[in-house]
Amino acid sequence: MGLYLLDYGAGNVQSLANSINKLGHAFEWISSPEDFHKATSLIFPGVGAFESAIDGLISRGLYEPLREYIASGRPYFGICIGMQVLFRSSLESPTSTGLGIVPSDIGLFSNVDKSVPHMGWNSVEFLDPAETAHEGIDPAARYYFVHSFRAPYDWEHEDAAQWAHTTAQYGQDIFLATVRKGNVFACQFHPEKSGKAGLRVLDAWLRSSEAERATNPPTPRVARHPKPKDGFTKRVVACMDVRSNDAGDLVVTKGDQYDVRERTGADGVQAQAAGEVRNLGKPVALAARYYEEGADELCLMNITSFRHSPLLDQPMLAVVRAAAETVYVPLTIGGGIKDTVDPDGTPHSALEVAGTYFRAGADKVSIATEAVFAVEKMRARPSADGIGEGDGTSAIETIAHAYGRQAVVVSVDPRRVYVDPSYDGPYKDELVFGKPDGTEKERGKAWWYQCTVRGGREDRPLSVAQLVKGVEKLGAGEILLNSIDRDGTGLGFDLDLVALVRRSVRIPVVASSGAGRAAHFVEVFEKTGVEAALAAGIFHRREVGIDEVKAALTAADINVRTA
Ligand code: 1PR
Repeated sequence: MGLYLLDYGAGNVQSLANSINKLGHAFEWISSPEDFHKATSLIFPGVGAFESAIDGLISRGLYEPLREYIASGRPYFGICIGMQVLFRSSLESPTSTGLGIVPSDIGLFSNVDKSVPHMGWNSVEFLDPAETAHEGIDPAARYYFVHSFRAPYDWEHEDAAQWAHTTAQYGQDIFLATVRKGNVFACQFHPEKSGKAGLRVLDAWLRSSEAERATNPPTPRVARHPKPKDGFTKRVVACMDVRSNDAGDLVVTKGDQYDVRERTGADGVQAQAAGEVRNLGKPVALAARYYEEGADELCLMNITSFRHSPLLDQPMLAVVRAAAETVYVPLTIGGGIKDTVDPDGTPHSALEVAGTYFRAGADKVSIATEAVFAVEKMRARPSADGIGEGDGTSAIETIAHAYGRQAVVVSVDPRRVYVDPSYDGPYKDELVFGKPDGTEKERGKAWWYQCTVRGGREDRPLSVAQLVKGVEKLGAGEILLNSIDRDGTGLGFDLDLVALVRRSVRIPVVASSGAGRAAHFVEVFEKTGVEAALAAGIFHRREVGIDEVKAALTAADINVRTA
């Protein structure tokens, strides 16, 4: 008897388990249909895609027992897909049948006025003006959403409208942030990833009595129209490049244009040969610090993963597990997400590798080298749009299919190739021309951006625009855009590069490399419209604080999360 969590075998459910433990509650996992009889409260942290959630429930014999459980009137708390499965159907997979408890259907966000998925922090609004803080929800706080499909607010239909509890606005789309009626409460956002504000939502439900959880009132029907500005914030991301140092310890390091070794020896003399790996701290301790300081998201990059199999890389998995116990904002893990073979000959698909990281507590995986190879392959299969065709086998396709595209980030490591402005080669349509006020290297020159693999060690015959268009078509949900030229320089983001990528795709873009001051964040958001900006060195060395960046953004009238 007691609280149960339902895991149908996909996505990061570990973070929710960690949150419940942190809040001091015990729970069991539903591992067979019979367990539903023992549950007196149930949480379904649906992560991933609608189709794989429904298929996962059916194949484990959990679909009917779940429907019966909810019909029995016992308390149910759904998260993300755990909310969407309550509906009749979803455009994401028209052939999959939802539980049909809420008499409405899940649709798709329009990407005409914004990037999709809706990935980031947004505010929510109570429909009933009499409510101010039910379920621990605070209209002044921000919550972490990550989804391409959304429940519409169907206020003209009485039966559907009474389930609506709070709404959120993304662009001009208004959608349901939470539904609530009778024994059901569910949220589209991830409370376990929404920092302290999210933990308060979980805590309010867990601390209420089972009788209270089972008797939520319906919401009165109220009209709602989009406001001129939504509550969506720009994200500030902290990135940790992780590798073993020469003593074999896993450390956070930081390169200058991807070179992570000290240029001077311990005696301060310029080293002839490569020095020691720069050590900027322990990954878990730094992750905890950035969470407390208000980072909206964290990235951990295993930068030497090209050398060995990450499934055997237990230290990195242990880092992810430990970070997920202290950090309640989204965690992206990158490096080595590819098909691998263990020394004993056991093969692991990229999907398995990603699944291992998701189960350890990662929310997204980031793919760099394999993404370049996948686009090269797709370009060999011509298509009318000139982008090429996938064959369903790439890491991007298989992981996006199982876990949803929002779980797949492509990390891009481009380098400028300088050419004469009269260049007439294959990349002439993507040329950027040096401005008179540019650096000495840029003046009188033009350049294009070339993709690299293996952490910039190898150039490939592919431009950055070709890459990002290709990975968007294959199913990537976000672009993490580095710049080898700007990495570690503090000169500011490469605005030409960021603007080029921002206009090439409709998925969110995270600008990375080169941040040296808080003003660089303001500049990249104002001049390119990217959804997020990332820094490493300035945060590691405490030269600029995350709070300082957010204060500068607020002063520039840019929405940020401050709670
Ligand atoms: O190819 O799929 O195994 O992934 C490898 C991953 O490791 C890629 O995401 C690649 O970017 C990363 N990586 C590989 N080598 C390095 C290196 O530095 N030698 N790090 C590396 C990339 C760039 C960012 C950095 C920003 C911001 N480092 O991670 O955080 O440039 O830095 P700044 O704010 O200090 O300028 P795969």
